[in-house]
Amino acid sequence: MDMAPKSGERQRTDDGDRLLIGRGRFTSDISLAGMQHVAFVRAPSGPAAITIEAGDLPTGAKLLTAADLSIPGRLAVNAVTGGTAPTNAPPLIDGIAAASGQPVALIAATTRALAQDAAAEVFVDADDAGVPLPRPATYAWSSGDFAAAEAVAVTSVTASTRHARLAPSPMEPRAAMAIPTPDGLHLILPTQAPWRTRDLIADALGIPAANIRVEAPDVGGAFGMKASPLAEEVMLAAAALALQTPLRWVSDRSEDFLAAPQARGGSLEGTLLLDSNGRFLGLRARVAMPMGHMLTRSALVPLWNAARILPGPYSIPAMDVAGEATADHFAPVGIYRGAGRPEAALFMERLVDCAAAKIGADPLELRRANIVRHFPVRRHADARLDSGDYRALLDAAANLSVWDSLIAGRDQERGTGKLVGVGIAMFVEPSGQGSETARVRLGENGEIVVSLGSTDQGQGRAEVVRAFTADVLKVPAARVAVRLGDTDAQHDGLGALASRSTPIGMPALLKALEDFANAARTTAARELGETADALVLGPGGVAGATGMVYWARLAEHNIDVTHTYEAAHEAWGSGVAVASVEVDHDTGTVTVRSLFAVDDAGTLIDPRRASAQVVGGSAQGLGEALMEQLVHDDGELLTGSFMDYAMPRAEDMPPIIHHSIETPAPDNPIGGKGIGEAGCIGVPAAILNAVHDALAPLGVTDLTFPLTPSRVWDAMSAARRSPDVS
Ligand code: SMO
Repeated sequence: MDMAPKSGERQRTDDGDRLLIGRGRFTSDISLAGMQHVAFVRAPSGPAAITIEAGDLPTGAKLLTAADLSIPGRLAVNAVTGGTAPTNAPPLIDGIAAASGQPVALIAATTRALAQDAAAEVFVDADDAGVPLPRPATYAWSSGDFAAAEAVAVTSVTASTRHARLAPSPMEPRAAMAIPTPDGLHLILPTQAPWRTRDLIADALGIPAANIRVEAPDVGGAFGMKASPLAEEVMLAAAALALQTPLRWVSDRSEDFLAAPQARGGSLEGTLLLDSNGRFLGLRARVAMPMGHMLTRSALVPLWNAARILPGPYSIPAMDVAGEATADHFAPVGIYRGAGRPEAALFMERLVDCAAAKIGADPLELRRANIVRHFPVRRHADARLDSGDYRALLDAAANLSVWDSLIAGRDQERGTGKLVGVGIAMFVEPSGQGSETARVRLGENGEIVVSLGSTDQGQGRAEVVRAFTADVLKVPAARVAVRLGDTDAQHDGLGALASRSTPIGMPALLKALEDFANAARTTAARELGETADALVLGPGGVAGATGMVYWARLAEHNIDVTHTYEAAHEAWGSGVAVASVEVDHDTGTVTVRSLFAVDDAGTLIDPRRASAQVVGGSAQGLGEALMEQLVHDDGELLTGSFMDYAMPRAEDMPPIIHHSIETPAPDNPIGGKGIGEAGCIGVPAAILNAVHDALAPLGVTDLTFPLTPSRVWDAMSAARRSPDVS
């Protein structure tokens, strides 16, 4: 039975303003009687052999080192690239730090200020020492015959693209609260994946997962940074168990810069081969990704994603892709909105533009000539593009941006000496594999209590779940109580990652709602003496020809269903971004004048929130392209605050004009695909192409992120000095 309402038919509920007006309940808002505050003692440099001298700690502060904490296990790593995943060292090793900022001990104290002061007082002596790092992860995948393609190719272009290392910087920093319970622990923390966090921490502590409850209250943004726990969460949990005292740690911004999972930092290089008609024949790509000094659960995901996504939306018969992720002595690199998708798109779209320039083709037309037209498409690394209409995407992008006049306008302005450019980028967004779980039950007052593994980080998932439930069951939204992000609400689940909440999470919810509706009808049918098929759900209860059983009455029965939905195939969203830019002659400052985005996320559940995702992701993409960059020097982080690390502000954002097309995903009952990462994937590539286009008259090539004024100005100056350019 297909009960899913079509997009646009849904009730609209909105408590998003709750967060804007300060009604959120974040981890740092929660306190308990007797709770103590934690601050971490961190390595002053790394790699180093560490000696800790507590000295005279203030009254009310207690130091806990590795000797005081029982952490017998390790944090497991997801071996997505195949083979054996590199393994982590234990979260806390006595006497060793692989990176500056690594937590080596903790202080528990009666106030946060006291804990922080005491942590600063602890003397940590660091002796230069070799500290072993996780070994690299590698892979190589191929399909078709690249050497044969090379032999017949008429045109060959090369490109290399590099991503600065980024600080994900959600508005709410990391935080965690650990409360001892009679048989284990209750953890309250901002996490995208409560069930995964429960299991990882249970393994590290060597206690059964069933004895840990993980609860995510409101989460102030996550972006992948809060996907999985690191040493701090494990140490906090171990300390709460050791002290049998509730403990809370709230990171500050500089601490997050230093020690929270970082992002990107990868580079790609390779070659695209074309025949005499401008058809793509072959692609060779070499992918390199940093991992940091320890591995987050998903450390290998960007490497895997970048490789399996290539060649993006294009049809290329011969592929030769290899890559390597290597460890280093800085903070761990995790997944970050896009997680390999932006890397694949930037490299591929740069190559396509280089090819267009070399053969004198229109960038949009060259793309149109090479896109995938028939689905599904099977590729290397088990990638399988399920659906899409890439021609319609390009047509919509051309219409939305008024491409022809955009190009004509650029040429006219160029004639007056302005450095203006237009860039286009296509991309695909694989939207997750595996399963998700939902539970629907009738509460004691007849309220419909819904939980789902897909969590809410401020993007409004809870309200989407509420409205969807109300629509499917044909009850008022006010009757629906939503519980997300709590392992106590349902035994199994995963979380909000990898654009999976719509294509995998919402089908789980739909199936659970259908099961619930059937159970409610069956129960009501017994009371009414009618057949279940003839009954209908409604605002008051379940109605038949002879009467109605009210929800409150049905609540006397234990109607409680759980459904785990397993995705048969991965849904692949897709899109096009167009950027129009101007580069200042004298300063190299890049101004993005406008952004156009066309997305195909399949059937949209909430078009307004889908657009909002694209706007937010585009801001992050613009930040990566133009200004964001973590700088390390001699083992130290130089960009430890927002004084040194530039985030885009409202004034940096151009108008974003967004349009959706809807090609339903054929393999899930919602028809939905992911869109949460889209803006971050297409926009950086469109901006990089636009800036190259703007500087093409000067002969500038090979710009890399971030496109800061000084870097762009240097490239312009070098090109002006070059004898090759008149
Ligand atoms: S980068 Mo996402 O939270 O999988």
